[in-house]
Amino acid sequence: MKDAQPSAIFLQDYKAPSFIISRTELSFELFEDHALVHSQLHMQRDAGAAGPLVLDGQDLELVSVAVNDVPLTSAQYTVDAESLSIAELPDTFVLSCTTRIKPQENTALEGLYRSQKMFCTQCEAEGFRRITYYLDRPDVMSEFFTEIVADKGKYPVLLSNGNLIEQNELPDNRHQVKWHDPHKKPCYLFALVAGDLVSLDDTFTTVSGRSVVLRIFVEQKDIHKCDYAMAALKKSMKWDEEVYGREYDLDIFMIVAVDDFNMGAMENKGLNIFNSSCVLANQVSTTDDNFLSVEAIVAHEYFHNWSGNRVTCRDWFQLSLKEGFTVFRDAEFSADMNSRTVKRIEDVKVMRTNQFAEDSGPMAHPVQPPSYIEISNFYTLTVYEKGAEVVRMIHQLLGAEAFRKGSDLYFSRHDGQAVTIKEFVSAMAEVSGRDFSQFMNWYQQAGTPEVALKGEYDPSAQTYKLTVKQHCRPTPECKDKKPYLIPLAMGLLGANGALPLYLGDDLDAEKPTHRVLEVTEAEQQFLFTQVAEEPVPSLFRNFSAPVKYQYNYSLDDLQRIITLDEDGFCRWDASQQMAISVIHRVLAEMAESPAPTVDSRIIDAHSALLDEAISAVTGNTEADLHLLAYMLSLPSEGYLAELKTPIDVEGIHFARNRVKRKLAAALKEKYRTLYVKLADATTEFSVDAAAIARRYLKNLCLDALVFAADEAGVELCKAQLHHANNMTDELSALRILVHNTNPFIGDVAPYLEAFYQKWKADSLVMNKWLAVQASRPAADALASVSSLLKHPAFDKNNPNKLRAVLGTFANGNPIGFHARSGAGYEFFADQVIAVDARNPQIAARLVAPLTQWKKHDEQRQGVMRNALEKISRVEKLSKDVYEIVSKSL
Ligand code: B3K
Ligand code: ZN
Repeated sequence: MKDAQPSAIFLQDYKAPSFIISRTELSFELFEDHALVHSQLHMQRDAGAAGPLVLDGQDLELVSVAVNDVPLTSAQYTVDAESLSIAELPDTFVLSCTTRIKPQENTALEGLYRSQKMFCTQCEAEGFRRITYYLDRPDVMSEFFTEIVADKGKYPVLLSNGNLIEQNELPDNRHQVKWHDPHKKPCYLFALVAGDLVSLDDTFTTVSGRSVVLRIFVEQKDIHKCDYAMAALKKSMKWDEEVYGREYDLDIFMIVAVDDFNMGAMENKGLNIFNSSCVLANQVSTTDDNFLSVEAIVAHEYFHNWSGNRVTCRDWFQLSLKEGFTVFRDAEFSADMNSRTVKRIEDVKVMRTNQFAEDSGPMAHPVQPPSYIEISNFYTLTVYEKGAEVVRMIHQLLGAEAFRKGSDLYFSRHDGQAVTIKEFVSAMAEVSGRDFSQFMNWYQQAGTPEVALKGEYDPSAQTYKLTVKQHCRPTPECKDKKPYLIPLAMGLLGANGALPLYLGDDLDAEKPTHRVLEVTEAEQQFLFTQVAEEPVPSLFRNFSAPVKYQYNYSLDDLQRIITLDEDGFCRWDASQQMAISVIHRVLAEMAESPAPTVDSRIIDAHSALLDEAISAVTGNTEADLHLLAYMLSLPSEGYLAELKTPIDVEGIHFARNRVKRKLAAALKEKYRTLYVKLADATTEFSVDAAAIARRYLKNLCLDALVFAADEAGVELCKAQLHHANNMTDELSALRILVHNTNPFIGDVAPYLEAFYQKWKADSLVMNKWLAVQASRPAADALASVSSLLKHPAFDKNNPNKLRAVLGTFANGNPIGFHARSGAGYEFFADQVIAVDARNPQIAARLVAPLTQWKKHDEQRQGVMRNALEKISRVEKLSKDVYEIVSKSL
């Protein structure tokens, strides 16, 4: 441990800064083995504040320090591993510092570091302190001037935030550029890039007629992969003007792609830095999933320009203020650009499988956490995705128009400020006149509320009583949860369709078939009148609240929802609940019977869905093919694991496969018909929602045919692998062959080798190739995973490679990772320890699956715990990994 026991930081201890930095002048001299950073900070003491100035700094060599140009003697300041303190200071002064740093040795990828041949930065949350001494906190906002000096041949492109104001040639083949960012910002939004880059350039004319230069910088080898991101950027700029009234505010907007990056991308003011996997895309090397995520991430980072940069966070406990809101914004953007229902289902899958797991594990925390040891550990699904769900509920409660008024008020009132979640909610409360006090529980209580619903129909009174009970299990920071305000969007379905919803005596002349009930009590009843027949309720339409809900549906009830509901999300959800119920029955019977029953009603349901799809593809009817494909997909093993503890890893795998095999065998001919019709399409490649849906459904059919061990199906798959003109089809075919075993497939090694030879020069495609192998569902997968670590396509310092192999193995290969022997856990612990020594943030992310140990059976609990204990015994463990491991033991 760096520190014997790293201590926690608490929200309740927040104090405003004693000093402000009105102007920050930085000058970087970049060399091959070090960099010099000269800073001039124009500072003022806050009126009434006393005490020394304490600047944050980490891994810095202090070369010189002066106040108002007078060098300080060593007696006038103190330096330790985390700070520089100066006691005697006037109220207004300029502090000058020079620090020496080693970007070339920075494997943590925080602060200024080297990615391949370029220099780049990552400062959020606390990386700026690795560049120079500073008040590294988001409520210190400053105007930045940045000068960069470097070798002109190696680094012809030198970038920073804001506008370029000067460029000069210097002796010794060096050059200098100066940038100025007129918008005050916290240092976490600072960025610098130096490299041999080329750019794709374009322009965007804003709603008020200003022309903005758009530039995407990449290495020469990637220039043919920038068009898609550029189009996404322009769409995002337009959407933010139209939907939120937000216009861009500088003359230039730049994106830079870098290969070594800890997360997806970073919203630095005017200079977004992207993991190359989240910005580069083209037909032959990019899957549809990647295309959609590039579009979403480009939008997300762009939208931060207002929700995050112009209005930023007061402290890191407010992280969801910018992240939850921006995720909600990007989700709505993606929904507008593509299929709204499919986007919603995708997000719900992440919530249910991953966020719910986080919320019921040892790292459970509220959307606004009350404390942290290492803030990097709180860039979580709870802060991001649940935070977005909470904003979505505000949007639902207020309606689009009032929500827009609220966001306008929030942006105008707090422009240029660093604020809290409370200020955001207050703006929403003010425009709507609503009281949000109970709603704040969503921000302050951790854990997933569980909602149990029961319906009682009284045929003589023609009433339907819906009883709703809510409960939330205790979590460490809150033992006694208060009830939430839960928006429950719902409808009632009769045998032939939606029934009108009359609540109590309110006989609404409009005969609404959809309502949003507001559940506020621990137990509450809603009485519907004039209900002519016994209904099936359609509940939590569009997933109107991030809760686990339970209603005792029969398979016939679910079939009614699948067939009749107006809400696409509920149709999908019913298909999943039907599959879960059938899989659970197989699981229950497995112990006694070698051939457990697969209820034929799921086969009938899937058969009807396939007919619906065939009819739509033939052009006879309209249907959302992507939605139908999702309804034909069984819930993932990861989601099934979330539903019952202890997790029966093998049981889930075999029961799910048994159902899948029954379906594939029974419906083989329909899958074949559909595949042939979809593969036949002669239309040109495109990435619009309809084309993506067709490819998705086509590959689902192919998977079913190969799963059914259909010889002709296997041939179709091999042919698709050879002839595909896009990566979605090529990679799907490879994955299907590698993930299945049947006599017609034979040895898959030649297919993997051919793919490798074809794509080895493209590192992003190689990540997919690694991931396909790391996720091969087999109890002996560990052997291939450890050999991948020695493969030339792997690089232990590159986060994308670590995620592709280790992340995929632990999160996407339950049967391999959780192998009974415990070998997967031991291997993993050693990997986490090795990665932690180089890159603590990545190590802390990787370790997450082990922290779920309490959800497993006793034998696995023991081995998983041992693996965690082994990690915890490491002498120089980072704060990042220490926090996660110590909280989970
Ligand atoms: N704000 C960054 C995330 C920074 C993570 C730092 N460990 C990207 C984003 O959410 O847009
Ligand atoms: Zn973000």
